[in-house]
Amino acid sequence: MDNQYNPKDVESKWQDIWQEKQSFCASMESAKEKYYLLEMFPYPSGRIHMGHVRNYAIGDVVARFKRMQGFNVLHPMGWDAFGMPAENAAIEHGIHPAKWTYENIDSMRRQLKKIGLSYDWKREFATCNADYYRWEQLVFLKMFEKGLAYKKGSSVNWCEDCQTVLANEQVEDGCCWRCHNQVQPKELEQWFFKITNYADELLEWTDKLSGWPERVLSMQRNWIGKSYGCEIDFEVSGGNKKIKVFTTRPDTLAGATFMSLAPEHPMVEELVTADQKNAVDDFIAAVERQDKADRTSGDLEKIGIFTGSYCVNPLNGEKIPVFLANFVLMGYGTGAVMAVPAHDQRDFEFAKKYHLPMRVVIQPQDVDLVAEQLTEAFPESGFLVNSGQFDGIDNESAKEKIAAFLVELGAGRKTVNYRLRDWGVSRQRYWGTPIPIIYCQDCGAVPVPEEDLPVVLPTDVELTGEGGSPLARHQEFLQVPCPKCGKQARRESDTFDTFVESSWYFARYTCPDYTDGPLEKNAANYWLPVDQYIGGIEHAVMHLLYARFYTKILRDLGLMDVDEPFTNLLTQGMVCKETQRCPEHGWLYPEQVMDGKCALCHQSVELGRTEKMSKSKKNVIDPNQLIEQYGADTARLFSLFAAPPEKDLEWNEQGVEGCFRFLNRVWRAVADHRELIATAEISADISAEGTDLHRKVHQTIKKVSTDIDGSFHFNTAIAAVMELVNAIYAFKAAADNPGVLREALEAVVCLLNPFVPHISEELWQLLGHEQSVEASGWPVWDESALVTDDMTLVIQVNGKVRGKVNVAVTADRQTIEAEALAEENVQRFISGKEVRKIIVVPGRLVNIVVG
Ligand code: ANZ
Ligand code: ZN
Repeated sequence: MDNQYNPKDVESKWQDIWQEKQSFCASMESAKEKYYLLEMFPYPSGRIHMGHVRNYAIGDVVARFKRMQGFNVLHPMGWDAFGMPAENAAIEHGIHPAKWTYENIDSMRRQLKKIGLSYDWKREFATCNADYYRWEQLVFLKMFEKGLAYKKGSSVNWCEDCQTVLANEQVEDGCCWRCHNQVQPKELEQWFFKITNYADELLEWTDKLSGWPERVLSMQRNWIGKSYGCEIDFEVSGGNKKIKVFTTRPDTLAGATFMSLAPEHPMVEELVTADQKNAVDDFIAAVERQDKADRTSGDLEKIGIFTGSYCVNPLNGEKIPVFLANFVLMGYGTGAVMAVPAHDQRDFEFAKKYHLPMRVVIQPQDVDLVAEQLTEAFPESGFLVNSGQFDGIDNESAKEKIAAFLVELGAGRKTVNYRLRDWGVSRQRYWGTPIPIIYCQDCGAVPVPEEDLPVVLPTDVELTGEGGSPLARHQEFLQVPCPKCGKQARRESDTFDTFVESSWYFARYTCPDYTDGPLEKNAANYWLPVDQYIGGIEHAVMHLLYARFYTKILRDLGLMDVDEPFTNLLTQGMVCKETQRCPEHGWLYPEQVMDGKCALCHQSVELGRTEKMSKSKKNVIDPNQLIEQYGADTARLFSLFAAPPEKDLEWNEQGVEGCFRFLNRVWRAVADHRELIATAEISADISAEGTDLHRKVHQTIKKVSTDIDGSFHFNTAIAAVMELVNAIYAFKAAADNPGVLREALEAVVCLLNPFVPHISEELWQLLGHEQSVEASGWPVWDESALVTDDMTLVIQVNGKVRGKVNVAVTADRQTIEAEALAEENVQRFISGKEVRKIIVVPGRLVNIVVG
């Protein structure tokens, strides 16, 4: 066995040992510094894909590296187990979601174990287990008590395909984040979490999360969307009503030439005059048919209608017409906009279309803007004109001054506005956490008493895909006495958005078996925050924002003292592969292509673009097959070597083979020299022939250490080890330097361990160690070994560079002078001349002065 690398035997041997010894179980009982490493936990779809392998391999490098460095590492794994696919599987194949989920978990756990990931499996849990979600229900009750969870009727994002509501974060370009279907507005009573209470704190912390990618932080800042502005009252002509507008540009007030209201604005009815009534009704009906997401897009065709009413601009007393406009939304600001067509592009387009007046009130420094000649709005800075007493002031100061003027007048207030909305958490789905509320005719929404938790999701349901959630039809579940008055009442049949479960699982890992509450405070405080979190960028404003919010909730409920969940965040790139297509059979799996031909019809295959591996394009590689063929270490090595973690990785078969060959080379290097170095000792006493290899060893240790630590340059770290292996093969004086050779081989094995742990442990044992390589510690480089023995000196003749010379670091002055004078090119410049002086600047140059 020793002379042939056999990944199957090696890998199953070490996986069994790790399992038996529970090698990666973490405990707080440790003098070492803690390090919490976490990858985003998977949805148990049943099969591991290459994206998982990459994500977890990256995490495992960090976990093993930190363990070798002497940290007390927590590296847990579990299952984000509620969600739609389980329901769909039930509908399609008649399997109960619970059965489907738990079977998938078993199979995925088996697959993960084959990759040799160093998880603390004792902490594993699935979020669909009542032992987990009961605590989520308890936290909800506490939130409800504090007004942090509330119910309101609102227009929500409805996905007809998923038959459920979606939070704003879950709508991407007007489509469902999960199924990509168009989202529609729908009026529903819904539960919300008051994330807006935390808008400021969430925003402030984005400046303190220095370990997060700037891209994610700025996406979160934009999502929170804090803006300063002003609320201004416009009196309705001929009445005593006021229309309140929200604006970020009070400096443009004098340029407001009309008013635009959301068609849903509550004042519409009283503003519409009799002769405009029919036209307005038609208009409102037309806008209702438009998609809400489209209504905020810049390309939208702007349409509107005159209400028949006017209002008065408080700055100049001017009467301006009131319109309804499709691009004004009720959910933002006050649902009314003072329209400034000369300086706002939407208003400009609207004014052009309906022939409304325009007035320039901001003038750039050197140009004279004329309203009639504008081809687009001028949104930039400048100085005020046509604004009475404010003329000549720069517009930034004018914002302040006009706001102050309005406050004085009692016609305005300064405001802070957020784009962030409260998080809608009700889902009309079965496979989720039941919301612990009971509706009573007399008492209203009554929380389930704590001692009655958990509200267990009933399993005796039949999923047909029709008639909505089976919970809403499950009489035994629904019919309960009111906890307050005892009368017949009805249970809430909505379940939580599954993002609620993933908002705190990282905290529960610190105390997964705790039975007295959601968190064991000292465990949560000891392990949290997560030192390094790793996952996909697609969660930038969903999971990653919710988790930050929920952390603050748990803190404010006194369950732990942690402000932020994740100190450092790494967003890994995607795994991509070329697509292949048959003119007749469409997309083909890699194994359906033989020598560039479709295996089904033998027609030539068209090569498509390289895209993210996905079943829809069939450009997928099954990790199980890959492991079967090459072993887990090769699969890991390829995922880590082919690209830096944040970048997309392009699959290529040659790359995989190259990694496999490299591991074979490492194996042989150890196997072939085993006898030679069997009794050899690593010593500081290095012979002349051994110095180069010795230096290379320490250079490599330094490079790999710094490449891994903090910067995740795994690909260059691996490349450095490859070079060291080359140097071992090229080492001519092995027979006389077994100590240096041992040092080099041990370094290779140690440095490779985080990447390819099975082969490393095996080779470590072959090298004669009893303790595991992981326990042996991370190698440290010897700074003095890095010093090269030769130095290069520049040679000048009369101050001009004429050549170079290599001399030993220890060379004396006489030798240096002699070598310099002997240099060929230098010879040409000094021959026949008198050498007057030789200046030697140690370590740098030799200047020969000739006359
Ligand atoms: C007058 C004005 C003049 C505006 C100007 C802009 C430029 P942000 O920065 O995104 O917060 N607005 C206010 N409420 C709106 C609503 N419900 N639907 C659509 N638009 C609305 O945007 C604030 C600006 O968006 C506000 O400032 C308002 O137009 C518009 F040269 O007021 B502004
Ligand atoms: Zn009651």
